[in-house]
Amino acid sequence: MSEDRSLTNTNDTETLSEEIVSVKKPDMYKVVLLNDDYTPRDFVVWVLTTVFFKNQQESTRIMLEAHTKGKSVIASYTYDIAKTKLVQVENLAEKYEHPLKCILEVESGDN
Ligand code: TYC
Repeated sequence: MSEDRSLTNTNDTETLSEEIVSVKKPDMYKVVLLNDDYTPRDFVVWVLTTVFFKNQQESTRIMLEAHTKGKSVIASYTYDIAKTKLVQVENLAEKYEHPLKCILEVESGDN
């Protein structure tokens, strides 16, 4: 009776190592536009098109929402991008002497 060694495969050794990699989505931050009584509407729309690359229609919608409700979410970004855009808004507001302000709000972490 012959034995077929090729099927028994007795000499194969294999080391399995498992690396536990946890990949977590970064926290996202909403840039929220705040209303005030002094900044001209056109300036707000210009800032939204310039800093956030929103089109005219969307910029107008966000400006009007802030104007009527007190605040409006412009968009969400990772922290560094959100903070950079907030500083860009602050710099433009200061340069043109308007009190326009944005704040950051952390998005709920259950995503
Ligand atoms: N309320 C301002 C005005 O009447 C316009 C304005 C809109 C200002 C939105 C800020 O985030 C803002 N001139």
